[in-house]
Amino acid sequence: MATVLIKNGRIVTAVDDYKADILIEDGRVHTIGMDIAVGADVEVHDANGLLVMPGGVDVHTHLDWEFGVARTADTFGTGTTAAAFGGTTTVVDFCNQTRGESPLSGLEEWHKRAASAAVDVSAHMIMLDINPQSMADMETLIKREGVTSFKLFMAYPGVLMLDDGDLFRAMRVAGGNGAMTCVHAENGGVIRVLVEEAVAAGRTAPKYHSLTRPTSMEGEATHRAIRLAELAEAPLYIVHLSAAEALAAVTEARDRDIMVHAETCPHYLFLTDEEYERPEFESAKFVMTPPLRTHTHQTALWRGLRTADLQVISTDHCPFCFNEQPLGMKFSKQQGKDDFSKIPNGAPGLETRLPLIYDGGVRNHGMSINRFVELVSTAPAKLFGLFPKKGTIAVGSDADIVLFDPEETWTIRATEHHSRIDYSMFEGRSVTGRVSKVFSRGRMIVDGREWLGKEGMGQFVKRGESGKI
Ligand code: DUC
Ligand code: ZN
Ligand code: ZN
Repeated sequence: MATVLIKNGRIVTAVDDYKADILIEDGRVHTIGMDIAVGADVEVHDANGLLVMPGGVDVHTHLDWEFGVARTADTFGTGTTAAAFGGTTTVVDFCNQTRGESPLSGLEEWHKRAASAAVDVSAHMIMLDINPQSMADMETLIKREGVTSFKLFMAYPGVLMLDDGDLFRAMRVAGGNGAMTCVHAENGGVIRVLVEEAVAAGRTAPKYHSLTRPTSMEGEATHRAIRLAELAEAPLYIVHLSAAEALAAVTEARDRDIMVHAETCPHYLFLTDEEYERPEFESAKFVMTPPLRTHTHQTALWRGLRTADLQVISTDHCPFCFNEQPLGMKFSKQQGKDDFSKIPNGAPGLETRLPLIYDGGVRNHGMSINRFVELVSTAPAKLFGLFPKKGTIAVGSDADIVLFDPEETWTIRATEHHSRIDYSMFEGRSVTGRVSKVFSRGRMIVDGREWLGKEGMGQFVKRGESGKI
């Protein structure tokens, strides 16, 4: 493996900001210093004028995942290639237990699909059956397989939803064994009633997806999840938080010193429910769960980032094409053309997270550059047991490094993406700040627009204890 020198760059981590050189050997950071001298056999990259930051860590993706009657369109190969072009070098993806089967079989199956990953990957386990055997399997996942986080759903009755007793039992097993519980917090029972009523009344356009998932029901479920986790004495992570009521519940709990953490996603920070007013079926592109909210909620999320009641920004990359069959793919938003409740829930985002947050956060929202790195890399690595292997630039850490040009202005276009998705929610948006080069364990995999990586070169990362920051 080549020895690599990145010189003259501005190294930015969650806490540092200084100019130095980085020498990489055997895929890890070997030395950080001033004017490191090397021989002609060393691969040298001049990072003058660029930020040198740890690779992004995205802890919320759904690659090649069966969801209800659809399957997400990115394979691990295409999804992680897209991730790399967006400056993300570690992806923690969701695998799931099949009802009636062991979660260990779900992981085995996931490993087969994940073999094509081009950057490093890890897995959370979605639990669907909570019984004595599956709870014993949770312990095996944590201790033997390095899967130290579990996702539980409070939404999608009959498909993914667990009742409160099962939520509590699973949280207790996770918390008792150094793992964290990630919760999709929406009141699934109430939402089912609202959806059924809307469809029966002929209110079938995509905007009713949003109107049948009120923010109060996200707030209610978030509060309930927190109370259950508190009783279980287990760390909790609220995924894709979108509503002010949910944030208020998190803030209130954190003020009481409860172990609750939360993430939000770029689409909640930059888009609002006005997207559901788009003509024709265009608004189906924005059907994800929870839906986009109003400006008031968006303002609350930015405040939550500032006060650190939100700790992570991840994508919830859950990609379904807008049109049918673009790349021979069977599933698309068109499945719900006549009924919003049949539109596959989810949207793409893996490739644009870092530039969007740099542009919208650092350049336009007063976010410090250290906080930017913390939100997209360091905090998720710490919370999910990947730090300090991932999430920072330090001697001994994996040399997952992004050279980021803070001045380049460019326009987001789906046609230039590497994901298999035929649209972007941010189509036409001009952003300043662009990924220039990406190194995965010391090997350059992205050089400008050129792909130097390879599907299959990503490694599975067993994670340590989760839930601490
Ligand atoms: N929740 C997710 O986290 N991802 C996709 C769909 C959903 O409801
Ligand atoms: Zn969810
Ligand atoms: Zn998700």
